[in-house]
Amino acid sequence: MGLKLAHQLILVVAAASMLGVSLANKDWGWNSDKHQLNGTEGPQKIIVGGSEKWHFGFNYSDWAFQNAPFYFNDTLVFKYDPPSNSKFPHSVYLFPDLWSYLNCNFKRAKMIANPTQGGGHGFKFVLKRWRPYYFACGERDGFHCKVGGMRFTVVPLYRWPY
Ligand SMILES: *[C@@H]1O[C@H](CO)[C@@H](O)[C@H](O)[C@H]1NC(C)=O
Ligand SMILES: *[C@@H]1O[C@H](CO)[C@@H](O)[C@H](O)[C@H]1NC(C)=O
Ligand SMILES: *[C@@H]1O[C@H](CO)[C@@H](O)[C@H](O)[C@H]1NC(C)=O
Ligand SMILES: [Cu+2]
Repeated sequence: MGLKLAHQLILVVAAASMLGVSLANKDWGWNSDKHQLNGTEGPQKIIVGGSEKWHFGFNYSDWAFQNAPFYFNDTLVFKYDPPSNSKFPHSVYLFPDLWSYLNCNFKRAKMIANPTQGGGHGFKFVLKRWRPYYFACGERDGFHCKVGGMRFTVVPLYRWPY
């Protein structure tokens, strides 16, 4: 179990470098405006995509890297219009592993929010466990995931109190 997690983590880092994302150049800043670690702040609520929300044609893996790190008990909020208001419905799925994520293969993916659940205040998902989370939109048979940029990975960190 522990070993498997460690293995998956290594794969995530490997995938990140495969995608040409330089971790070294990233701002892991301890006082970045989004995640100030001054001990008084609890878990954050983070809107996926920020003002872009959850839509086709935005690079969410890029967004996730720009907005990392995420922490335990942080809440991700997915906002998207319900099918009644939108010609292009979205959804949220979790992949069980990196392979499914990289291939946008939804065979073993789990739907965590259907196309109507992103309305109003959005669909909320709490990062409760130390594991890589592989998120994606499952609409149009993987097209939104593969071509629309609607997938990203998050590995929550422990927020050290002090
Ligand atoms: C901690 O951060 C919060 C939010 O950024 C801020 O409102 C608060 O004043 C900060 N507290 C200290 C002690 O710096
Ligand atoms: C998203 O951005 C990353 C770099 O941050 C890039 O490697 C990747 O190809 C982009 N993905 C899409 C679907 O454009
Ligand atoms: C996360 O929240 C749960 C329940 O609210 C709490 O028991 C747990 O200690 C929290 N974990 C961290 C790392 O803050
Ligand atoms: Cu979508």
